[in-house]
Amino acid sequence: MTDTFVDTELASQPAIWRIAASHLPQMGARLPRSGESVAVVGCGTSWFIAMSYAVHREQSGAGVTDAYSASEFPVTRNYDRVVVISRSGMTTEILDLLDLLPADRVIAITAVPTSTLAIRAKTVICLDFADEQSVVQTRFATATLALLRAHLGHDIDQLATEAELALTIPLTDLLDADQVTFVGLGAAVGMACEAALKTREAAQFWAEAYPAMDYRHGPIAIAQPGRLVWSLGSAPENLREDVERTGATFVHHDLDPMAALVVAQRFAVALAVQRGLDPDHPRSLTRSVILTQ
Ligand code: F1P
Repeated sequence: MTDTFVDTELASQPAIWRIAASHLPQMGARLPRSGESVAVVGCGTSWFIAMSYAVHREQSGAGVTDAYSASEFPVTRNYDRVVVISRSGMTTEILDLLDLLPADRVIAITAVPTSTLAIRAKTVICLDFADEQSVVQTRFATATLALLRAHLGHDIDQLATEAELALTIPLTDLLDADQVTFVGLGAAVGMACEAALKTREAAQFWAEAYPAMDYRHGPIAIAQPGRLVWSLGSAPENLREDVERTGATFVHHDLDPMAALVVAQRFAVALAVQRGLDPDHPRSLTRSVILTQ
């Protein structure tokens, strides 16, 4: 491996997840209470974290939880709380949305205490210990999810142990693929979307993502020898067989989808390096998407 920022940052995830969970006693009181209706909002990576948390929260019985890309938030809906996730706290769509939301309902999660989001929001959770130098997000996003899952009662120490294992899984036999499609069920759908985004951003590589049960409804036509279908978390019955019949390779690791994402992040970075790219600085992408109006 090279010594890019993203290498170091993604390898620090087990430790960073444990730190995030250790902040629960102070930060938990700022997070949504059980029974509240919640929207979770972000852009790009932060949106996919929102998607995963929304499924976990609903499944835990804590209440209605919807995830939106910030630009698509339905302002006509009346949520008790809106959790806004933005590493930089400077993303235009996030700040535009902030203007439209009742201030006492917003919970902002960011890495930067001096960001516009952190300054303007009344309730802020700052995970500055998880901030990153790479444009490509890994540990801030997953630290956010670790904190949110810890608040739902999930065992983050166990997840961190799985992530340690994810850092050791060999990848070399996957790096000659010419395409990858990530799939997942439930909370893994957001993780699959994030795995594909990472692969596109870092490696400029053709990567798609779908809910695993939807994969047979068209996307399977892409599968052929030399291509990967990568399941994060448990896969639907017979999906492996259906994929293998096409000649594509079915990839699966017996890990929680958040830990399985770590393997996919490593895949994205390794592909980038193999393709002679700098994974810290994806083409046409900046740390924060700030639009000039
Ligand atoms: C989100 C985002 C990511 C993207 C890249 C740059 O920004 O656009 O989706 O992958 O890392 O940042 P933020 O609102 O979380 O700062």
